[in-house]
Amino acid sequence: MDDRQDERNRSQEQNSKDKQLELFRTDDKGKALTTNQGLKMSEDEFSLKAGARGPTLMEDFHFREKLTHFDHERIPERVVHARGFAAHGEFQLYNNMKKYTSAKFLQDTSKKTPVFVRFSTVNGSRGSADTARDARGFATKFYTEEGNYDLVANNIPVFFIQDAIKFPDVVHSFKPEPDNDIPQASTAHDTFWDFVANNQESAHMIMWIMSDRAIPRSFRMMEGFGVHAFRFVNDKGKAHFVKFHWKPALGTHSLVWDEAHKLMGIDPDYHRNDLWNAIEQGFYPEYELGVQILAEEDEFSLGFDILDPTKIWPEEDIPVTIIGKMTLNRNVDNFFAETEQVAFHVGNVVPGIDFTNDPLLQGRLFSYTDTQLIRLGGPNFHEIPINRPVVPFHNNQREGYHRQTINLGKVSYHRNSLAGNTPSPVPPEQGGYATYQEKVEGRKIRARSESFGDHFSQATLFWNSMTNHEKAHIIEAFSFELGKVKSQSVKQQVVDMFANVSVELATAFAVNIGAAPPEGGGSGVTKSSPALSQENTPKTAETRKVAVILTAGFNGPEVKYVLKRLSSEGIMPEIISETIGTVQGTNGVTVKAQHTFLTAKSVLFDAVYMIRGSRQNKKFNKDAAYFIDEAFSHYKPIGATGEGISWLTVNHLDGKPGVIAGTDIAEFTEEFVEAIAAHRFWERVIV
Ligand code: HDE
Repeated sequence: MDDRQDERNRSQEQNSKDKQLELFRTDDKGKALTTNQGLKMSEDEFSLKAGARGPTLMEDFHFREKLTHFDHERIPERVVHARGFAAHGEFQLYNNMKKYTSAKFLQDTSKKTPVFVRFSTVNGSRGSADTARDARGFATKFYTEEGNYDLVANNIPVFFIQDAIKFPDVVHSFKPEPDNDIPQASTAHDTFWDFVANNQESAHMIMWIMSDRAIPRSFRMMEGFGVHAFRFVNDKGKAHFVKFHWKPALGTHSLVWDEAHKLMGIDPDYHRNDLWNAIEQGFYPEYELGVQILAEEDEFSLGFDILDPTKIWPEEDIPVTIIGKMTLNRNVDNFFAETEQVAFHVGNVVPGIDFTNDPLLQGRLFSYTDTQLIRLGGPNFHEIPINRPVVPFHNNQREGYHRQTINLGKVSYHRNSLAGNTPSPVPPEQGGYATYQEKVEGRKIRARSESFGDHFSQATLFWNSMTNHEKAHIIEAFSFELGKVKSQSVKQQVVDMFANVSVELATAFAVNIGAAPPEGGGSGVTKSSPALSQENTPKTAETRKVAVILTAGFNGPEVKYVLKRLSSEGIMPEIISETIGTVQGTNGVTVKAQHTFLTAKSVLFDAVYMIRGSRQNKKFNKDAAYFIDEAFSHYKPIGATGEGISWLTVNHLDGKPGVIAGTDIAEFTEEFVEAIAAHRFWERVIV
């Protein structure tokens, strides 16, 4: 039995969702080939023909079944968030939340709730590249004892628009343009920026999209945000407003744009590989769940409208209380059955969690079920194994495409006497969901509240909170995106719009894109929020990938020592040599090279360790020079020992920030580990 199977058996002992999924798993290995009717077949390579060279016969039921099934293998991709990747895990609470909510999975700190999490990009098609500049989806299904609770979040805490009726508009603007279906998975085109300039509520979201947040290093290093204000309601019926946050244990970290851009070609599955491999190797990603809580009486105390989804609640004003931890510990068995067929819905709630009148949230409550009807082909998608709650469901809904439940009895209506008026509603005291009785009144109007009118203050707050290199990246992102826009008028409109956020920012990218600098502007906001900068999140060397470059004749004892120490820190070294396979070092030490420079590019690694060896090879040295130069320009740590040290000198890298060379191997190793834990050396001057 392999480790994965072992792991599954272990988790099945505890995890109710996994036990349920086991009922649906099938293993075809070692079995006889049958048709879908269970008929064993004696031949699967040749269709039935009239003579060996004759036409295929209509009666070939096996051929027809096989081809028909194949012809229908595809389902529509999600209209947004089509590209995604998911994993199983569990959630455990730190603190009882009874004071605020009656949700059972937020009461008992000893209990583990099974979860399924799907990460995604928003814009690109199912086959698009992982590292496109985009918001990331971060959708979690909690399989609770009260039914499924879905926290359908993004890695950006605000949204482009304030009213769901504009969702088709913003999506049409960022998707490929309709005449030629170009560009794929990119907002760097005219229609998107035309939308932005003409829908200025997008300003705050655009600042996040142009920041490093939109090119994450890993799904394991992203925050998640529920975006809207929701409601917690306790067992006394008292409500509080709440915003949800996921905080990754590894901190929030990003790629640089040149790296992200190249990765789209070199490894379009970069984030998939990263998550899959981390879980397979036992480095289980962890995220803490945090809540910001606001008393109902304080609804109007923040200086902006809490129903406006383009606003954050600054963490310095309303702290995030950490209440539990989610661990992702199992990869899926089948991508289609689980990742593709999972259906999230922001309206899947449990008692103790309720909605607010955020107009974006209200629209989402309609959209998610509606979209599954076309994508999953009918109203019974809740019966698909990955979507089933771990508790039974009973109601009078019947029939429809792909119904699997065989409902017994004659009664499928309410109220009835034949089944004793069952299935029967459950009063709230016994766990029945009852909507929070918020008082609402008003005239029916199509309008936006005036309290949603300030589009720029928090965009400036975000800008003010960035470090210098984060600001430089934002300017670069605007310059790239608008550099691809053809309409001079759209470019100028965007420059003028962002002058309302920061004149410094708008002027900087205006120059780069050949637009006129803005006149005046700024929002007047001087406040900053340190929590908004990724630099203020944890950093660790754990799971960073190091490229180890060596050739035959390398210093065996030294390399053995360094590799052992790196692994003990949870760092992942991979060896690049002249050929894949065993490489002989001194003192009888051998290592196994996984790569040559054909299969390994510097963008796939977080750091480089240059050793070389006694064997010299001109082509290898040239490739190594390119590799290290690129890693250096992406601000990554570079270490060198042995022959590698002289190489650094020849290439003028010695003494530069984050470049560690050492003859005392113990000292070198500690310094190198520290450099890897620092991630990037922004102080480098790249020429
Ligand atoms: Fe979604 N969104 N959304 N969204 N969303 C979908 O549902 C929609 C919004 C988010 O991994 C769709 O099943 C509307 C905000 C995630 O399967 C669709 C509006 C946030 C996912 C839909 C929004 C999200 C989706 C497409 C604005 C962050 C992927 C496929 C009014 C809080 C879930 C699907 C997965 C997917 C509608 C805005 C998060 C069409 C109408 C804000 C993570 O129903």
